[in-house]
Amino acid sequence: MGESAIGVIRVSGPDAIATVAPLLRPPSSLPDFPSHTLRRVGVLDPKSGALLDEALCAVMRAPRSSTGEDVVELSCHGSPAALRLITLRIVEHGARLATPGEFTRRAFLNGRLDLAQAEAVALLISARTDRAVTLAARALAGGLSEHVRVVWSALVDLIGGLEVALDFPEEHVGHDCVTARATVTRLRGDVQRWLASARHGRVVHEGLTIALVGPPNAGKSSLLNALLGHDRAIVSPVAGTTRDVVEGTLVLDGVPVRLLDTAGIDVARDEIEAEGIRRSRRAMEESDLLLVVLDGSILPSATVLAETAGRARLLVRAKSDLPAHRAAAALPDAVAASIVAAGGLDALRECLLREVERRATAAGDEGGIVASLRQIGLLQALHAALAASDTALGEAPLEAALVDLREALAHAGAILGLDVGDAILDHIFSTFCLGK
Ligand SMILES: Nc1nc2c(ncn2[C@@H]2O[C@H](COP(=O)(O)OP(=O)(O)OP(=O)(O)O)[C@@H](O)[C@H]2O)c(=O)[nH]1
Ligand SMILES: [Mg+2]
Repeated sequence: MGESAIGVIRVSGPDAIATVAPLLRPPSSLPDFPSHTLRRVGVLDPKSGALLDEALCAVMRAPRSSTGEDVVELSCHGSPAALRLITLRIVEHGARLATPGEFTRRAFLNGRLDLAQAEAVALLISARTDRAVTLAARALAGGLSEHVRVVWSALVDLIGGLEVALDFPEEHVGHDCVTARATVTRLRGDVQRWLASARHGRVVHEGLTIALVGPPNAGKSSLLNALLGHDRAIVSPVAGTTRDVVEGTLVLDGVPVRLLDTAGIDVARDEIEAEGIRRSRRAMEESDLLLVVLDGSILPSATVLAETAGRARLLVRAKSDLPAHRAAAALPDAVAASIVAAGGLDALRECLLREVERRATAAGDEGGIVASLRQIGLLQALHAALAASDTALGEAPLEAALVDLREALAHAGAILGLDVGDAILDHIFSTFCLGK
């Protein structure tokens, strides 16, 4: 809880109206409130009769509410103290505090959302950029669910048709293997495309981590500051200025990017530098991309080049305003950058944008997908089961293909929340914030 203009207290359940009514002035009016309208009310302390707040009250009667139950919402002033007091009084009148994600869980259990949409609520709340919001909002509106529902229905139809064919082999009813296989191949291709799209969507949602690494004094901290547009890290002509990892964030192409500036990698002169270099290596480990910064006016560091080889990296020839060292020609892929020359960062910014774009957008990805890790895991399992049934339909007895198809059906169902157990629901909704 923090201070805000408005704080909403939401009560859901069959007794919601009766529970809140005694706190409102006049108390008897709440049961007669028309559904889905706002009314100004006084909120009283039922113990002392003192006025606690002036609020806007809405009643949304079942089943036309977010949870599918009777819901009362009080939009109070956002004082944490007042909100706590009013909540406490409501609890004293028979309500209890919601567990994390409980409102969304009830919405799911009452059929207002499927599980993929319920998870999209959490994705929307944690979205950090416009682009991440757009993806999550699409998922909330049923983007992924719609796709998966189509697969689910096609599988129900296939399994039914193949079972009929198996039970009445003489009658030529149900599905034949050839058309069934064509359908499975098509579904498999669809799932593969969504999977690729969902992996890219994850990058848009979670963002990328990029570490600036290189020898001491190469100009890493200067580049960090220039890219961020403010003086985040200390810059000095003394080699070994940066000791700790310094972090800053920027948004590139709608993707949140964490930039990590690190200590220069070289032979450590003391224990503090040695610890700094250990931290640089840890930062390298957790990064999606390395910006390997080399001072273009001197001989490039062989140590740093060797240590970063084989990792996703972008070589940067820093200080390009200075005369280039002749060995710089040996690094033709390096992007020239300078913090003093006019336009000295344009090429580097361009390259970074392209790298982000490549990781965040699948080819032909207009209708991009964002999915939770659980959903991505299930999409993978669904894809594997479809691939197995595809093969089985070509060679094995029909029964074998049916086993794989049923497995695929179970995975598709699990994405939508059909037949998932309490343990999985506990896990999903425990990641929500309170009050959602
Ligand atoms: N001419 C020129 N000098 C630069 C440029 N970028 C940085 N410098 C200078 O290079 C020196 C080192 O810069 P830093 O950004 O502190 O280098 P660093 O790689 O962070 O160094 P450590 O933290 O010690 O590893 C400073 O004196 C900067 O002013 C550049 O583009 N052109
Ligand atoms: Mg530095």
